[in-house]
Amino acid sequence: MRFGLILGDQLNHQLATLKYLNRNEDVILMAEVLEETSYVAHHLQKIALIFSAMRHFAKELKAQGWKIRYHTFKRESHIKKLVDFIALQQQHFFANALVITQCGEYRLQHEIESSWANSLKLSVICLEDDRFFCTVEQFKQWAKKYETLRMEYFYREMRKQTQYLMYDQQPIGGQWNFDQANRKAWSGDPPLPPKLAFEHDQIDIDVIRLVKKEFSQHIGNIDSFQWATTRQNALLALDDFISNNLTHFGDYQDAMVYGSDFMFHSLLSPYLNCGLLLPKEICDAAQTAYYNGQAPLNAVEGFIRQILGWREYVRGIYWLSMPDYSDQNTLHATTPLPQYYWTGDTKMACMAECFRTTFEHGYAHHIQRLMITGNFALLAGVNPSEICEWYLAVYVDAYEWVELPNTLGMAMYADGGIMASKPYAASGNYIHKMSNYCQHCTYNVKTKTEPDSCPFNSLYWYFMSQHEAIFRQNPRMAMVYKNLDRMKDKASVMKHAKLLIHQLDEL
Ligand code: FAD
Ligand code: DLZ
Ligand code: SF4
Repeated sequence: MRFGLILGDQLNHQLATLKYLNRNEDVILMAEVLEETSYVAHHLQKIALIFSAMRHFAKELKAQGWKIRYHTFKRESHIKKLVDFIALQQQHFFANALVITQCGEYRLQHEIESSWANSLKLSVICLEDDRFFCTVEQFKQWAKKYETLRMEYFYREMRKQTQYLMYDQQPIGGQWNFDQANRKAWSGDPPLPPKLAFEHDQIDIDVIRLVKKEFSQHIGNIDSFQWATTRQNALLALDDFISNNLTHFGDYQDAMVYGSDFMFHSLLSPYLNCGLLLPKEICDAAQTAYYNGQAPLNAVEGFIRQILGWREYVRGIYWLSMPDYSDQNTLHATTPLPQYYWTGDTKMACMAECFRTTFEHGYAHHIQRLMITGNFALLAGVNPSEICEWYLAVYVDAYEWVELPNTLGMAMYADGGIMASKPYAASGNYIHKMSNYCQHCTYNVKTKTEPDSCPFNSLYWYFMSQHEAIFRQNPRMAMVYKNLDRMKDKASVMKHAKLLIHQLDEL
């Protein structure tokens, strides 16, 4: 007989491991263990979602006739790591092989490949994770063809491969990308649909109680936990998004509004990333909504691009570039992460608002992550490894394969431009245009050098000046440097920015 280890982010009945094994002979192992809960101090809701979804999934497998050995979390248990649990089970079963679907994170995959076969004295069979549209190998082959690995070109190939929104080998609508239609500000109309909330069953209640008790040192509010923890409820969340939000997803994708935590976003990443939903079923549902006239092309194309394009692309970059990727720091950024990333205690209204929604739900939408908390860390020169650890800890959807390229590459430009052709740096002006945060702020978004000036303003120009040698030659940044050259109060802007960097924790 063989063991099949199913991880907390592999909770899908189509998983390669389950297709490979035989339910009449083999044994499925699942374990809640300290090491996976604490390699970063995950948000309480992330641990609760994973534990509860794991327990529900194990119950479903059992009902289907699988033999399951499941370890529930106990802090004092001598089973600290996944491998400890397998070793314990091996004393009873004498399995001749361990079957696993490739892990999402390099950390664990490397540990398995380098030591488990020896330490467990069984053969380890590692299967391709076929939940993605693009295999790791396919991405590597694609990457060989290009000098710069732009998402847009990858996305076009994926559109051709999958035939999403294609007609006669051409993109429907005559364009691959409708992003220029997707930058509207939102001022209350159309109204936001109510957020779907899921009632807690006994498993959720038990898990929430456990997490509250055992992980009190971790960040986040657990009382507001409302995530689906079963596939059935995750499918309801998908239906709800397609019926109520997708139509406006494109138009307001970049908008940020004080007090509106979710806008028209799907909130599906936690389910996609832990396995409750598959990317194909989500893209199929969105495409069907377009063909049925339920949602416009700019919304559906924009949404499918996030999953078929960005999500697959970041995974490809991760496996192409690890393990060296995580050490990159092209801009030599060394500033320690300000304390308010953990406490939320800052006078900057935009930042405080993003921290609030992050702690409250383990969620912030893409533009909040990229253009507020990410942008600030970039401008302030925060050490990439500290900010990467923060993003990996605080979001319910965070796994290193998707978090690292987004943070280190896209937000921090620490990979030297693999992910982004120019840094996603912006002054307060952008935040003022795309949100109403500044109306709630004690800082003045219109000035640069006063004691109450928006910190993003001087930090933006300081960043550009500091990294001139890298960015001045970039044709996409010509205008920025033209403006810097023309700036009359440049010296005082730089002086003010330096002052802010020295008192970053007080902003
Ligand atoms: P929607 O806006 O509804 O988008 C639909 C889906 O597209 C998402 O569910 C997600 O699966 C996918 N998607 C969209 N953008 C991206 C992207 N850039 N990379 C990968 N998938 C994408 N996403 C994660 O899933 N996990 C992370 O740990 C994570 N960390 C991030 C860190 C930073 C600094 C930034 C800038 C982005 C990060 N993202 C991450 C990408 C993105 O912010 C989230 O996927 C998105 O906010 C999830 O919310 P949603 O499901 O409502 O997304
Ligand atoms: C994120 C996470 C957490 C918090 N806990 C567990 C766990 O107790 N058991 C488990 O199997 N998986 C957990 N996970 C998900 C793993 O960290 C994830 O599978 C690896 O990082 C590989 O992607
Ligand atoms: Fe953020 Fe500056 Fe606007 Fe305040 S003024 S909300 S710090 S952009």
